[in-house]
Amino acid sequence: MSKCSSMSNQCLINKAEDEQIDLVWDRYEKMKPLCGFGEKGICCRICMKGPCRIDPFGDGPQEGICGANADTIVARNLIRMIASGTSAHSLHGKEIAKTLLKVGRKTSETYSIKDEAKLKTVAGKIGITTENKDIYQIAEEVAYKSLQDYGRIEEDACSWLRNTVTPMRMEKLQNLGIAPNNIESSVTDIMSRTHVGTDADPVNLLLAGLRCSIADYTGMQISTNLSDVLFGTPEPVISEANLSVIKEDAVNIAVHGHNPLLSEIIVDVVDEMQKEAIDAGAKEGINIVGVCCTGNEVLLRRGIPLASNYLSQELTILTGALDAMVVDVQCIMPSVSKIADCYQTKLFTTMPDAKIPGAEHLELHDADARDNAKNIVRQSIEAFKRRDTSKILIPKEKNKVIAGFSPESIVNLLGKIDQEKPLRPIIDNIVNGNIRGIVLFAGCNNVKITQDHNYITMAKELLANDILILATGCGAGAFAQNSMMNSQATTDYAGENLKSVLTLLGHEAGLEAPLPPVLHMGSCVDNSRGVDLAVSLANELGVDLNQLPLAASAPELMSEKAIAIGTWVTGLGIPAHIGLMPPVDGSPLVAGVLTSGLKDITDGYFIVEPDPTEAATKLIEVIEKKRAALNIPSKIKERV
Ligand code: NFS
Ligand code: SF4
Repeated sequence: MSKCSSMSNQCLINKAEDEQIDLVWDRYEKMKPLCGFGEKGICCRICMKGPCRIDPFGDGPQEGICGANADTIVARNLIRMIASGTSAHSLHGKEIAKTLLKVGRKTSETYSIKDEAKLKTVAGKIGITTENKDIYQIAEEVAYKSLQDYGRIEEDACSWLRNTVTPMRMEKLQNLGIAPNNIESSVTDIMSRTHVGTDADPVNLLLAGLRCSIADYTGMQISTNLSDVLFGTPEPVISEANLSVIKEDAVNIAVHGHNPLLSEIIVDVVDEMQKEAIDAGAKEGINIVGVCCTGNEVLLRRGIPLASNYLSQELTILTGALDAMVVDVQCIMPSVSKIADCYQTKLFTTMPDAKIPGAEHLELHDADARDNAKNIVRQSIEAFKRRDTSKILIPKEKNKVIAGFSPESIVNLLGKIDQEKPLRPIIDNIVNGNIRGIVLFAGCNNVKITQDHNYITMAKELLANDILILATGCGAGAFAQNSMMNSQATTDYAGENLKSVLTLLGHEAGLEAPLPPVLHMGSCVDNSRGVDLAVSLANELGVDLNQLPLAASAPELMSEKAIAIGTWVTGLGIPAHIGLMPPVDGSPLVAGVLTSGLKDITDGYFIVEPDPTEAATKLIEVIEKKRAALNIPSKIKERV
């Protein structure tokens, strides 16, 4: 048996090569050259007169058969991506809301309310009174009102939008006509207006995309907040990250996907089944590990270690020690089915809308969720017995992670310093320049970029310049896997001013070490937590989001969800860096609107910069400009 001692996952990639197993990187090489029309967004498959493509060099057709030009085609394709991303996030929220409704109606056999205080806060946020109501009634009303956001007939904006952004931002969204009243109709609207022969005006199309992206944001607020009600609001928790969290002497089960409805139950039943695993020869019992955003959800709430973010999901199976992978929805490579076949690994799909050929499908309905979860764990124990120990290769490096930075937990922590105004220490330090600004890293990995490289390079540069970092999704995974979410990282990477603040805050808050310089806020839907924090800061200062020294970055984006998020970030007035050109540069008009035209409309805009060092420099410039506009002094070295 060999063991990997290298810092990278390369040993597992080599192992795959030896075993003649294709991984995402191999399939990417085989796919090259990628379709240039697709990359530029100038192919159209919207009707059967086509498919059509525009010649980017100007020699061939400049119009599709119906007469649609590159601007129309690119804009239509882009907003369909936004619609898909919005659907994915919002449906996730809808499932959670439906579950809360059942809990409120006392018809759920599996779920309960874990955070009553949060339920009451949430009720207040969406305009539901709580006096003289028991917790179930409040839950039912909150769930019902949240579900109304998916199908409201009235024209007023979604409840989950109205009070979660600054009043100034809300007014702006309303004046622009991009404050959605109904999440699902904003998606339907896009599918309808992009049908052949409907909306041909690229700017009008983009506005619909912007509106839909705000619906995406709304759905995320629902997902995050109602998940907190059902499963608890994250508090700082210490755990580990990397493939090394898979244990040779345990039955290893990976939970992968996005929706915590399932993974929470699996984590729950494991305790009852440890003995079965030990009896089967697994000295360390059952070991649950996380992948992608489901991994982030259970890391934050349950301290479950994170094995992998998106790009290395296949490698979890390559370790030869993963006995089951249990998936729910989104970002699951269908390839895991074939790779699991090369090992003892059982692949379970669990959602009606996400089946994978070759997997065993076991739906976890409310009534039998526990039984099915136990069935999954039992089959994993059986798989453990079938392991070929000669094929085990687990990388060794472990990285300590402190996760769980919900805005509530940040306020709790800072409340130990100033109970009356807990956000004051952050604001004061932003004003005095110890914290120059905040960047939220979100989004995926992309096979076109060395895994995690852009995240790490940018973060080191930003931290050295005293910029605090928040992270979600696979971005958070990248930082967790690379030891940037612990106190040591503050010592190693933070600039002197930021280091002194994080050290002081860490000690005053009762931790015996500095706060980490990159704060893990959760999964991708938890980008709403980043907004909550920003909105609190903006409201405290009496400014709008676009005025804060803030930016967002998705340096390795891949999915349609990431496009939806990036778009609403700009809709909220915040500059969004992306490390890869989305399929829009076949239309200089569309690309121009996204990177500069938007500024005049929403104050937000996209910064496309593939080079991570350059990107960091650009974000520092953005932050300095915002500081200057707010008239807050820059006491830090003049580099801009
Ligand atoms: Ni976000 Fe999470 Fe990861 Fe990208 Fe996929 S897992 S929801 S889409 S790849 S960050
Ligand atoms: Fe071609 Fe127009 Fe049909 Fe698209 S909608 S495939 S551009 S004819």
